[in-house]
Amino acid sequence: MSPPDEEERALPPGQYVPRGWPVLHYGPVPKFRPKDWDFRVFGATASGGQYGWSWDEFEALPRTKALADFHCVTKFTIPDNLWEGVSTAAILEAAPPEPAVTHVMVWAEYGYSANIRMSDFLADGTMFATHRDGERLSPDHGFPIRLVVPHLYAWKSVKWVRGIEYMVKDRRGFWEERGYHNVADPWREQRYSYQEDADESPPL
Ligand SMILES: Nc1nc2c(c(=O)[nH]1)N[C@H]1C(S)=C(S)[C@@H](COP(=O)(O)O)O[C@H]1N2
Ligand SMILES: [Mo]
Repeated sequence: MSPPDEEERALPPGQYVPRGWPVLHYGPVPKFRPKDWDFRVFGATASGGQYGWSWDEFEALPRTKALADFHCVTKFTIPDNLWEGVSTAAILEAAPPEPAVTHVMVWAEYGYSANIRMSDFLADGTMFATHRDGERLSPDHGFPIRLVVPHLYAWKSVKWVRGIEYMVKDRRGFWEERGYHNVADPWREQRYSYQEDADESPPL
């Protein structure tokens, strides 16, 4: 008997493993200018104020690692990525939200955004990644930082992140306004907004 070509692994329904790591996004790849770059936290903070980090300050924040698969709604899954970056918990600790905050809007260059529940933002493995498999992210994969939310479809894994907004009420991000599912759990195949339950989605 010959060994199987690939180790048996559970993929979410409808997903396949492609060759390589596709690049997928809307619009151009932004140029990173460290002097102009900052990371902002705004919205419903506990203090009522805003927070900002320069690139050097952001790089000095507490770091974390996680091994996780990456699921795109167009059906490719990239298995076993070793992500490394700044933990979302570190951001939350340095910039505490108001107790009433339930959701986070993650904002990127050029106005791309994705909304996620606070529980997903703080889930194990969710981070602002700077590295994958020991290498700095390339510009087309989100350099200098991208959010990684491994347990949700990858449009929530926002590349070129510039800040987050604490929200006391859910609001739709870029793709969530354009027909994609508000929550985006790949194991439940939550691809499109017509699949949403009323209690997990603000009006379109
Ligand atoms: N800023 C930004 N982030 C984004 C996107 C985008 O259009 N803009 N596309 C998302 C989508 S739909 C996917 S599948 C992943 C793809 O990440 P990759 O190009 O590193 O594979 O990035 C996500 N993050
Ligand atoms: Mo995607």
